[in-house]
Amino acid sequence: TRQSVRNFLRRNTFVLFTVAAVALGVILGFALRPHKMSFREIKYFSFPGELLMRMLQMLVLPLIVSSLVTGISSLDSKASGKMGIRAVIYYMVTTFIAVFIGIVMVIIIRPGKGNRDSPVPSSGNIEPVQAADAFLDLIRNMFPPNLVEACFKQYKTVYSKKVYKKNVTIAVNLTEAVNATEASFPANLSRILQTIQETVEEAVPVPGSSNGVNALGLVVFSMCFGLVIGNMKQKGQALREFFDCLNEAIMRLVAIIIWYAPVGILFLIAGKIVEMKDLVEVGGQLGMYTVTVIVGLLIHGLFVLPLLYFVVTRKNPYAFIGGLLQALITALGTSSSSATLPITFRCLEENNGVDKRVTRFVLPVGATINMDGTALYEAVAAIFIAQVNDMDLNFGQILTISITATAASIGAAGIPQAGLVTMVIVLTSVGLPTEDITLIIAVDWFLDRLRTTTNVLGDSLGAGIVEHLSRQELQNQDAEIGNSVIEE
Ligand code: DAS
Repeated sequence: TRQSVRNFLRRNTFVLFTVAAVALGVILGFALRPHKMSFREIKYFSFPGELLMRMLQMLVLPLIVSSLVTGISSLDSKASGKMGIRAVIYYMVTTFIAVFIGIVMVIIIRPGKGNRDSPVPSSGNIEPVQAADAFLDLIRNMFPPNLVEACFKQYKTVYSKKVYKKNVTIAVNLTEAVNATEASFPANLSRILQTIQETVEEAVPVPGSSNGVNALGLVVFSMCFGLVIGNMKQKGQALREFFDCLNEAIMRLVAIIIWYAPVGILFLIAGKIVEMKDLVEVGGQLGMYTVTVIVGLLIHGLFVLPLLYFVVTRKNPYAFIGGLLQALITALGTSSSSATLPITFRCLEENNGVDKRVTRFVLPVGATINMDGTALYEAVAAIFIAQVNDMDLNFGQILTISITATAASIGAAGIPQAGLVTMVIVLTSVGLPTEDITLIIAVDWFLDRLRTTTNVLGDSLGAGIVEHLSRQELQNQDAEIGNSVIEE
């Protein structure tokens, strides 16, 4: 029992530290709000939090490539094929369930009923991005023309540059611009748009790109590359060992960064609370919309996904989730599932003992394309905007929303507020005004954290489920390795 107590403490030290850090961050944030920090002071104050984000993001690129190449090349193509199919089926099923829950909730609660609460500031004549274009762009994103550029330079948007940037920049940067200007909103719309115009040169997150790298393209490349060197048998051995060693080295870096995580998360949360202009009186429609999303995410994350895990593996899902707390809190703090990826790896392998051959394969793909929280959120947001516009959606339109919300969540990058960006696809697919994104932008920073946590939870339970379903192949491979060692 002494050993088990020691294990429990070791495993939960970080979690306890990090939970304390979140609590401290909230207290510190609210304690500092009355001091009305200036824009510059907030930037300095948030610096330790930004440092954590950048430390984790620094690892995203080598981690995705090394874990996928190692994971896929260490499996024979039959096993990796079966595991891949199981993973994709799990992603599609859980994402569709999430969208279904979202649609049911928003129709039952009807947060958008009645006339509009807040006048939508007209943010210029935004031409809708065609849904079809968005699909094509998603596919194009899978094959980055220049891998080096995709790795090291912000992946340029493949949408019609002007329109897409205008859509995104106005939708995403409006909060920052409003916070940045001391004056009230309508009086300074031109100044705010001018502020936005200046920021338009900043790299704009495009579906599939994560933290400045095009994760979708890297995932596709790494999978193909891993398959090929896996089939090269002896010839590919040196490369396999190289990527295996690279992966090991990255995970050791994670072990170091994790010590800093509680401090970083404290300042990420406190910084966000201090930064919020005035606590949005989240009443009326916006309040009901927020409640709808939260209830939907809780049902999906705390009930449906654990139930699915239990049905498949017959194991206690909440014990499994207990091992993930560090990753879930990091997702809550960073609102970026790809920045959380290094911690997710560590929680699954160290705490839950999931086979590395599964995590290395399933996690990078899941963190990039499996986003249940985002899919649920986009379906709810689109139907909420329809309700606010007194637009009754017919069955065909609701079906379109569920399909485009699924596609948009696949395209959404694992970076903050990516879901807000790809929602343009969902809104234009049913002819809803994209400028109405500004209706929900005030609470998006908060809902983003919750849907990111749901995304990470979905990816992690998926790893557990895929491992359970693939245990036969894994045992066969262990037996083969065992025999070959005996032969040698
Ligand atoms: N923040 C995104 C993520 O990291 C999710 C989203 O924006 O919808 O998963």
